[in-house]
Amino acid sequence: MSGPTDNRDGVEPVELDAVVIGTGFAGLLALHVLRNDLGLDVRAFDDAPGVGGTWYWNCYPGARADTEVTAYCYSFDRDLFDTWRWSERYPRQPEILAYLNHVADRYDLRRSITLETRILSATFDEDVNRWLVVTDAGERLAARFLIEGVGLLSSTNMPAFPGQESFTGEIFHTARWPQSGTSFAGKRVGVIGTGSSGVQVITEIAPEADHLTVFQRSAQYSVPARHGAIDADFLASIRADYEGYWQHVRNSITGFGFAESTTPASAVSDEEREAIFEKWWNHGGGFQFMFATFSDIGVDLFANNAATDFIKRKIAETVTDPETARMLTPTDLYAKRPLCCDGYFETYNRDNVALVDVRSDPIVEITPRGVRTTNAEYDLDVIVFATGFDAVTGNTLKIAHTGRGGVDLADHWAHRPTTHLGLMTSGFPNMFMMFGPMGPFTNQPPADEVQIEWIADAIRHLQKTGMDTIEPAAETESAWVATCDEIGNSTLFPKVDSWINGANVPGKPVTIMFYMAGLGAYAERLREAKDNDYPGFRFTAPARTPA
Ligand code: NA7
Repeated sequence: MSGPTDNRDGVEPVELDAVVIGTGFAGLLALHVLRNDLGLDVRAFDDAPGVGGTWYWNCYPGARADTEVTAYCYSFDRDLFDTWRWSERYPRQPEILAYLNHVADRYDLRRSITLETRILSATFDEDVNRWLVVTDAGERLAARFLIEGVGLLSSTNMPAFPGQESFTGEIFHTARWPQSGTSFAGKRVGVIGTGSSGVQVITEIAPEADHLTVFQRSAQYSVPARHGAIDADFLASIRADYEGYWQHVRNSITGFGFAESTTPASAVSDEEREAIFEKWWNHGGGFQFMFATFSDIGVDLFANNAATDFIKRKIAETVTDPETARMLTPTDLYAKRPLCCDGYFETYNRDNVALVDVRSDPIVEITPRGVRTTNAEYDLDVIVFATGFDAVTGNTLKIAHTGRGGVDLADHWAHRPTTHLGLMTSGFPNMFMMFGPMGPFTNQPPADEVQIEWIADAIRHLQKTGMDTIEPAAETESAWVATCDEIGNSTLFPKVDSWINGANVPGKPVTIMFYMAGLGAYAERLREAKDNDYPGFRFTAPARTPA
């Protein structure tokens, strides 16, 4: 067996307690907790030239959070929360990236981070219970723990249209935008894709470009965001009861910090329902519109139809050209990741914006001059792919993981990705995936904190008991998957194709990939596992002292 004690190339691997992969919200937090709180010897790696993860790469025009920032941040250090000043409720990408850089400096993380370095492989050596991690710089590390914060939404989904390489203009993907930025003044721009990234980039580019053509495959239920200052009273209420606020976030479904509705849509009169939708339309926010209005929009057809009817009427009122309005009006359920963006539908009233429905008039090829659909050719200077991500598993599977018995993770997950608690998979001991498959479908930073606390407790448990490794038993993992399937299938989300179920990437297994019962229920499951000394997990004693 090839393992960490092998002396290939005459160089011993560097011995560490833990390797962290990724330096976004999850990876920076993992590095801080493991190194600064647990006192472990840790190194973190990121293939980007800077920290920030998805917030490093997604610097496209219009990129910003669509979670209210008072919950889109860390909570573990009250002084960090109190001293960092956000300029607005939904900050733009540079501000979030500045926050993550501030975090890297504040906790002195940079000295443990190696940038511009990709992890190629991670191989578990059963003889010594160590992960041998190999980087693209040729470095080899032997670590007891592998913590992966590789990004739920990071690996890009880049469709390969015939002729793409022949295009003589510029091609960009929103999630790999050039750091130097780009100007659209005087240019004819085409945007492919109308998800969260698409609606933001379309709305931002339209006023600057000479002409914008949007190639839409699916119309979207987007609601206003209502950008603006953070509500001073709301911020004061958080400061007055900091612990209470974060308890509320952690006990909620979405982890967004707003009050989620407990009232089914059918429990109120038509007039009252309309008034509640109107109130939240004016308040802004996609998750708010889905979860603060009524309790059952994601699970009940009556409630879902009521929400879609309301949004469809708003589209009809906003878009002046009836044919464009028709094309922009979705016909499916409201069961994708909910979108919000100010001015999105209004953008289609501009004279310099055209909409092409590529479901009825598909893109056939990209030519040297632009995009050719079945019915027409569009001359363009720039093509923007806002086509999203190979979500959840994309980046994990780019690393060649080999677990016990030489099993490849790609084979282990050939039919579908599986984990226990969204964190660990059987046969891959001491490997923790932050936001791995079957993790919670929630706002990420609070969930990252819940997960890293659990990981740190599991490591402390190993230290206390003198055991060397922890991993879920196969049957424990199957039971968690069955739980996720049962909950997921009781919602409307599997009925609509999106990245949530893997349907956006050709050839990817289409399956439940999240624990859809919310952050509060998820945190409770983690607590139960810890408080009961990890039922359903297997532990092994130290094999032998590593050379
Ligand atoms: P999304 O939400 O996956 O959106 C991608 C968009 O690109 C969506 O409109 C897709 O249409 C479209 N798409 C994808 N492939 C194609 C092809 N081949 N042809 C035409 N159109 C295509 O990605 P985002 O980056 O916007 O957002 C992802 C998440 O990041 C978001 O939910 C937030 O959580 C942050 P489709 O709807 O599949 O028909």
